[in-house]
Amino acid sequence: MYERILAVGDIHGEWDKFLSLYRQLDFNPEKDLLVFLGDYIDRGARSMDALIWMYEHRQEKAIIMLRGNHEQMMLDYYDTNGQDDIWLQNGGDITADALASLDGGTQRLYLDFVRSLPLAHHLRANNRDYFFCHAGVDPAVPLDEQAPETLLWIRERFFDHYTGETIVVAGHTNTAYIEPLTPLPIIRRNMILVDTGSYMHYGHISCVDVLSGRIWQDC
Ligand SMILES: [Mn+2]
Repeated sequence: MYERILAVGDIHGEWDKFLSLYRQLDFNPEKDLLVFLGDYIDRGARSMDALIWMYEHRQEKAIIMLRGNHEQMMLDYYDTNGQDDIWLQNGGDITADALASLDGGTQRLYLDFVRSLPLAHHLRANNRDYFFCHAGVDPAVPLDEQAPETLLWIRERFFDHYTGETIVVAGHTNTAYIEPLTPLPIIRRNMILVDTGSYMHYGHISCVDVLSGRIWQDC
């Protein structure tokens, strides 16, 4: 049984903020589970540092890394040889520039890694079910039948309408847009929302221990 289950929200290349947060966590892989909810890259200047760190930690059993919509847009961009370029208009240009400076083999290594990232993770702890994903779930669909598009992109339909018993842990929507001026994660009966606008001037990267409700942020 885990001592803590640490869920980290959107990073978006704000690597200095992440390191500030990570140091405070004092993560212990013998006792804790660390779950990243996706969106490591884009917008922030240090997207490549985020991607490299994730890549280097990919085999650690106590770390789960999910795919965010930004990682998906990145894959769609390269898989279509740049035809699908919505990524570039959503902060991906900064990541694309960094990747372009690498040789083809190294690029492929990172892309294959991103492709390997799952969309969701389900676990049971302390007699509660937890469902981790980047954006949220469609309240009308069973958790194990959620569409990839939903898990990566859903907003209001999830956080305004989800009434299930499983605790859904997600990032993607800045909590300040859900409960105005909330600079903190939102913790409700059946959902924990961890994206606190990392790249905004007021923003932070947040982590919640989903078992205790304790919150950490960069400072
Ligand atoms: Mn997102």
